[in-house]
Amino acid sequence: RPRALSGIQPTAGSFHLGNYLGAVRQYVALQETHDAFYMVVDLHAITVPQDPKELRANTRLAAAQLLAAGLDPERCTLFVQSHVPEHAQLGWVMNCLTGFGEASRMTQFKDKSAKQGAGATTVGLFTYPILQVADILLYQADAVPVGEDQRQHIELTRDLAERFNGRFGDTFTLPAAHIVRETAKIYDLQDPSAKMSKSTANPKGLINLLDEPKVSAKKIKSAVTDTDTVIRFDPENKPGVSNLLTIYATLTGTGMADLEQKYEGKGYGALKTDLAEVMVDWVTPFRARTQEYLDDPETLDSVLAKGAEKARAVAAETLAQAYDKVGFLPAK
Ligand code: AQP
Repeated sequence: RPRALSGIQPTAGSFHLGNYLGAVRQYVALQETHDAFYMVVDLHAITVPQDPKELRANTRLAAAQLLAAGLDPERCTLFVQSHVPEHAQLGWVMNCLTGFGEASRMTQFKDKSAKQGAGATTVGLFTYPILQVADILLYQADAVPVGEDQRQHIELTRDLAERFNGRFGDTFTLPAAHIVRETAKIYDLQDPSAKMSKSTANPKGLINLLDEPKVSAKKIKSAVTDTDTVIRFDPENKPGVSNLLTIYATLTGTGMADLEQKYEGKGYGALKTDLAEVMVDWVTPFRARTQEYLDDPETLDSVLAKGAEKARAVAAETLAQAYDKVGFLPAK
């Protein structure tokens, strides 16, 4: 079986709809076809300030949401990044292979550091894409399910894997981004030119999956559309409506052509009312399942412990190979 690897940050508490449609949905699908490793990336979370108590709670909460979304610990390996120390260890080696200019070109760093402000930006935030390289290469991953915003980091991963292999001999598998075109970028409901993001300026544009369902329904109903009246999938000219149609089509498994036909001659109000209902029907059981996992922390922690053990077996083997290749003296 080919390998898949991906990670999600535990920072915001609730996952948002962009996280789910762009990434987590693909995690669930790939556990059927791949030897899949998924992790809650707490090392990445501390690139911006975190309250320790909240970080711990949010790490469990992220794992609970991944299980609620459909990850099955029998069919994939679910773990917490800091439980596998090899990530930081290989991360250092990869830091030493990366050009400063090369790291400076990462657009996510530019965006995120701009949001932090120059005085508050850490070196960890600057080098986090390189830690991500190590995350992926440790598992010799073939496929990395992510949203469009991560494409550049997967390119960096390929570049560094090739550089390492060229310099020290074949060691790492070159991974490919697994980006599903239709849902690669879910847009902000209030600003359909911007990515839906937890750090949005306007919370009305962001659907948090763990919010009260009626709050999410209200946000859908007040989504920005356009002054036209036709319901048509046309991302360039009708970004707001197209975003709603994408969400609708994906959550219900309806084809876009069928959806357009269903709303032929109907107004935006009808589309929004129906989608609000679809949203409520989806988040209600999701929230209940998440709560069930949270109510049983022993089971949750045991899933994560088993996951870390499985992950470490793979990661330790790769790290040992990499350490040997770069010329580190083995510890006796
Ligand atoms: N709007 C989106 N559409 C599609 N995919 C998205 N992802 C994030 N937003 C969208 C994908 O979700 C996965 C997990 O991302 P993360 O752990 O990096 O989450 P994040 O960066 O904290 O999420 P945000 O909202 O993007 O945070 P900001 O903007 O504040 O940094 C990734 O695979 C990502 O592509």
